[in-house]
Amino acid sequence: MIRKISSMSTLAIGLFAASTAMAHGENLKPDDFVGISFWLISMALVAATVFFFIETQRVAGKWKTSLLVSGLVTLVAAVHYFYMREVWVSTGDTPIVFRYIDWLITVPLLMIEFYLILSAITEVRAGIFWRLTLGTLVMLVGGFLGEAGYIAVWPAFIIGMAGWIYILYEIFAGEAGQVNATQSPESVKSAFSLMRWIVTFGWAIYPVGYVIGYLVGIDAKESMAGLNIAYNLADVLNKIAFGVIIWNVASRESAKPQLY
Ligand SMILES: *C/C=C(C)/C=C/C=C(C)/C=C/C1=C(C)CCCC1(C)C
Repeated sequence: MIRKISSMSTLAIGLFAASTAMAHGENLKPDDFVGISFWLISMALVAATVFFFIETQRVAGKWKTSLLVSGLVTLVAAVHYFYMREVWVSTGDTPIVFRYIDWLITVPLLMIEFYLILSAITEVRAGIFWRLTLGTLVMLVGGFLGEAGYIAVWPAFIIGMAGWIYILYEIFAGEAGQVNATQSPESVKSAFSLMRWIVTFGWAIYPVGYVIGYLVGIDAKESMAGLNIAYNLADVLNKIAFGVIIWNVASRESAKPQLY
């Protein structure tokens, strides 16, 4: 039954991807590297989604949720990428609002992965989940209020940075970091550590983009092409590679005799 549902949803995603790919007004120009990167990443996100969903069938029960969430992240991002790609190719613009709508769903899901992989190996208190979610929302809502012009860009940036620092604290030194340090087996420790470095360095690309676009006086429109390429590549690391790390630890832990 589950297998059937998963292969049907996989098919639906594939068809959806194919139809949005064809329902295109403007044509992609061979020298439009931003457009090409939107195409590449949107297809990579579809492929990653299919892969994560199907692999949920293969891993042990307690790892299925983590893998499912990885697939949801790439699915939500793929759909946004179809729209952004369309808007870019036909207008040369990317309304920042698409990115934020995507982030509002995918970034909390990515953060929850820290909670989920710890939950797969031990009892974890719900406080970790709530603190990670709260920090993520403060970071994104702060940034959005600034980008959308509801509050000045500097205060917005500071609120957003505070949210990010709070999350980093939680996964390095806070309860999540401590549970990992004291209770995780080696494979989970190494996944946790890689994921944490992604949240530190991979995620730094977005606030750097904010600074370049809004705070150093470069016209946001002028820096749009470079920014889009940077964000698109960042998403490969932060969404696909992040999911692959989880897939790797889930498969390795599932291959072990199940003792806990
Ligand atoms: C898949 C998308 C991801 C992982 C997006 C992450 C976005 C951020 C880490 C954004 C961070 C920001 C700040 C730290 C300061 C304020 C401005 C933001 C929202 C760009």
